[in-house]
Amino acid sequence: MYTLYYAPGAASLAVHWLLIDLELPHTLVKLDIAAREHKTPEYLALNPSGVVPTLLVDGKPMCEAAAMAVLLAEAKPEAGLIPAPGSARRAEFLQWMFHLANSLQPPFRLWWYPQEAAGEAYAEAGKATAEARIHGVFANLDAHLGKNGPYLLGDAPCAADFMLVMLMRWSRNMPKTALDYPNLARLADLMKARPSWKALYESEGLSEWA
Ligand SMILES: N[C@@H](CCC(=O)N[C@@H](CS)C(=O)NCC(=O)O)C(=O)O
Repeated sequence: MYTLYYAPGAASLAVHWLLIDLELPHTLVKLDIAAREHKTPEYLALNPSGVVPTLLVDGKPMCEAAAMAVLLAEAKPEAGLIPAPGSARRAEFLQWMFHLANSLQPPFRLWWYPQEAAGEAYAEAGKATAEARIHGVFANLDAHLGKNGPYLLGDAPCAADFMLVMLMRWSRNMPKTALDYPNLARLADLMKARPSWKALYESEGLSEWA
């Protein structure tokens, strides 16, 4: 049984989306980031970094959205969202998952919290640097999807596509967004056509970037 601590649209979104898509029974605990509900002693006991999401797996807390995505996809291998260990596609899957978590999610964190790198005085420069790094990654992903898509692994979706679409969504208020890249836009269209996307939006009360 899974319990997801989430905030609408946050890094919990891909995990929530996979829970719905994979039809895994779960309960939700909504956190208000503005009210700092993720910094209470009770929540910090579950997630010492004080970030969203946390996933309770049979009561045991787990942190890191990308790791949760892998875990959930593995919980239902018959859904085909993760290549089997030892298969040729497994290496490619792991590469994309780690690339998203290590190279795309961190500059987004810097974009959302530009003061974190070097303080308020350098926030604007931090934000510009983050945006440039995000577009560097988007451009490479778009080229990959153009050659080998429409999904990250080719002709079928995997859990990394859920992560990527969540991260693409975070660019929606930038001057240039993920949807300005044709192959990323095609991936978004394909993933948003899944019934689980609509269910996710209804559950989280989202409307932007539907
Ligand atoms: N590496 C973490 C990052 C999580 C993260 O940065 N979450 C953001 C929301 S998208 C958060 O909790 N922000 C509030 C804060 O840091 O105070 C993960 O993937 O789970």
